[in-house]
Amino acid sequence: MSANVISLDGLSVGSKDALTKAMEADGCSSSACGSSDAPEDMDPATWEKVKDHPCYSEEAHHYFARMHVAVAPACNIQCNYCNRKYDCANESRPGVVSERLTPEQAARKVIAVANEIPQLSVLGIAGPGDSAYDWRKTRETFKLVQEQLPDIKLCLSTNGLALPEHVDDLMDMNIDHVTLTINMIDPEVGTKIYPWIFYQHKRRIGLEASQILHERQMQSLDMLHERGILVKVNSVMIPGINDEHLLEVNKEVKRRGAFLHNIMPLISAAEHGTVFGLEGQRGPTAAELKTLQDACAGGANLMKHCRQCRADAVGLLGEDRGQEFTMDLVPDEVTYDPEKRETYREWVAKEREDRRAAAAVAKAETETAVAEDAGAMLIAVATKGGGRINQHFGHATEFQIFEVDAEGVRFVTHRRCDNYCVGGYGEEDKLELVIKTLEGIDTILCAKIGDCPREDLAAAGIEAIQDHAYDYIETAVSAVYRARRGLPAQARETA
Ligand code: CLF
Ligand code: SF4
Repeated sequence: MSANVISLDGLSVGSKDALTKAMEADGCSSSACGSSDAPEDMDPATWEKVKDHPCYSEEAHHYFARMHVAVAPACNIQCNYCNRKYDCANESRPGVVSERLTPEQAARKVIAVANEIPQLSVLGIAGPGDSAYDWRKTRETFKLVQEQLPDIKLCLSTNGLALPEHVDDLMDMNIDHVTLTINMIDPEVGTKIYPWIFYQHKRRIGLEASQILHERQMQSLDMLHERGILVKVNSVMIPGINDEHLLEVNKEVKRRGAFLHNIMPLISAAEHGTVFGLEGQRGPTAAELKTLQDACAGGANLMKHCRQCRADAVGLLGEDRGQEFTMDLVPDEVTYDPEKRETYREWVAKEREDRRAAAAVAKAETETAVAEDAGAMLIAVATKGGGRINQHFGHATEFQIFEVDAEGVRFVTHRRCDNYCVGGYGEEDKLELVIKTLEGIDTILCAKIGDCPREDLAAAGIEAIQDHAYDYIETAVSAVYRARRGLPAQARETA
């Protein structure tokens, strides 16, 4: 494994030691503080479509970024978890208002972001409103971007009601990725989620509304699949309404060729002003979500790394740099400069190969050192991308959780938290929340951690390890697992 690392914001290459020093100089003194998605798992044409898409490939989300532009605010249905004052909750966190743009502004913003963030690979339109219903604006935005930045993939998210009329346009624009939100395949269940839809110039209510929505969603899925467009299905898990039913949804969308199924927890609060929020409808617990995901094993492949982004999100999935690119900060004239991005892609191609090779070595070492029934461990990782342990504990706003056993290392989920360290000093009350966030985890891997938080974590039964700074995640997680579960040398010799 190479000890050289590339800084994700500056594309500079340096040694592990140099970067550790740079991090300390950054004000971080130690005392202050799917899917299965390797190329061999799918045909080359599909791999080509997903390999740089951070949502369609878990591996890609360590290297590539998406941005959303909020250009299509009109919507043709009403979901009980949505308040039109905010963004479309089918793909975004509820209660968030994004910056609305014209197609021209959006194209200018995409160029500005692409020039600054070489990881950018996908432009998505994911609300507010429905991208297929407000089609003229969606189409115009995609056309403008495609003319000027042909290497950016285009992606959209829709409820599917208006999509069938636009599938030919999608083909003309070479769009490979569409997200359909499908919360039910039984219209009776739909009546509890959708009070009305607007279809063929008329408002429809009750069972008729859900029946039409269901038929159009299935038609959309079939049409997209027939044309080779990859479909990710988003479903909002609503306890007591569609939670058990989503098992059936999972099977049906698999049968119809969906590439991925992303089951998202309902986020519901009275202050969002939604029907569900005001009625006190709760969202699922993390354990309920996991139970449903486990029950879906054998069905459509699940996406587990979704971050329920904003409709104007910018950056890697675990970060949001949208505030650096609001329209008042985007110059009136911007010219696309592809050079930095090409350099980055070349680096990623090599880095991915290196990481896969390192992961294979780690797996083989674990297989020989650990008994088959040694049991699994969950390990939290602080990373800012690149598939490495490269983030200071105090700077982490989320931890990625990996499961490891004798079979290997798998991404499971992420857990959000507020960063503990602000301006070089740790905040005790935040540390308490971080510890709560890490319930059930007994080890954290990070690039650096101060003595105080390390001691507090240890008191809570969580060991923080910085010895694997800048290692690949798989290498580090496997090494910790072997150290904890490895057979003693003598036992291995006689095994
Ligand atoms: Fe955006 Fe969605 Fe395309 Fe990704 S997001 S339109 S598929 S580019 Fe991704 Fe964000 Fe989850 Fe969406 S993490 S909310 S799944
Ligand atoms: Fe809201 Fe999106 Fe549902 Fe329309 S489709 S009502 S914008 S959540």
